[in-house]
Amino acid sequence: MNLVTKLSNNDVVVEIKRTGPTVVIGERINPTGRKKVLAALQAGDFDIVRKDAIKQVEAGAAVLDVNAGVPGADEVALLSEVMKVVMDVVDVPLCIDTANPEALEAALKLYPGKALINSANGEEKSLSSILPLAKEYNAVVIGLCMDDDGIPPTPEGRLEVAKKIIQRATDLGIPVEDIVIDPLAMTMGADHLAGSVVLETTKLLVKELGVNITMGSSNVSFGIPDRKYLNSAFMAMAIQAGMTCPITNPLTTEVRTAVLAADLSLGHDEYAMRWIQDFRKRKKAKEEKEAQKA
Ligand code: THG
Repeated sequence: MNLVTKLSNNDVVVEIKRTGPTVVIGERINPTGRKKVLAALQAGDFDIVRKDAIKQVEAGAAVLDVNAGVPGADEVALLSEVMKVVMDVVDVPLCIDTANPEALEAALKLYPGKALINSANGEEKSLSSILPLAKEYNAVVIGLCMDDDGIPPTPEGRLEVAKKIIQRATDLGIPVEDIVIDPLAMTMGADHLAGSVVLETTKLLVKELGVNITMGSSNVSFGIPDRKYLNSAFMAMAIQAGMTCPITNPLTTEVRTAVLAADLSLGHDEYAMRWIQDFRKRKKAKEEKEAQKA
């Protein structure tokens, strides 16, 4: 089974599929992971959001994750506002990153296309609040492999949670290709098996369910030095294992080139066009920088 997941924003359509190039979901519009974004959003300054949106798309992000979880702020209003700011400057589909069903519904109402909801999980509370919204707004939904008992330590345990989410979604009439599973990348700084478990889970999910797979792949290196090298090696391995749409930072050259190298190595980059195009961009940027110095 080879499921094709479609996202859109007005007439821009993105297909996530195992036979195609990796769909990079840009992670940077997220105050939780980034102090600068947090300070700017708290001050009502959206310039950094605009810049990050444009830069990530230029660097190859096909989808942008939008998170507006600022402590103390009204997320219902803020998430919608940040989404509008992003859609003013770029036209890629958006991944709506919130745990707040009210903020999610307001965002889905204004979004002009097939959105990616980030996320639902196997907890009863999440299944009963998020899945009906995915159905009502014809959105794609990410299902995290955790439930009321926590995050299962084994790939088999995580597969069972994924199956439960898919069962509940399809019971509501959501097609299985509109469910993307997240096997949960966690830091190898706290548990040296976190990487191997998420890679094995990815393989198992692909084999058993054929679904598209996302993960916050940069999570694996939290608290570890020289993150970019770890992130880039892990990126290539996760793509080989079957991850089709990582949430990551395409501005990090090592990470972006790891995605392109993995795609080319797996036969998903015809005539190496994407690889060469990125090489030319890097060369041009370097030449421009040198010209400025001269
Ligand atoms: N699964 C799903 N969604 C997710 C995650 C996931 N969304 C949030 C997160 N995890 C993925 N997003 C990020 C965003 C930033 C970072 C990591 C994951 C990150 N930030 C740097 C830091 O905190 O050190 C700061 C970078 C900067 O300031 O430039 O690493 O797992 N479905």
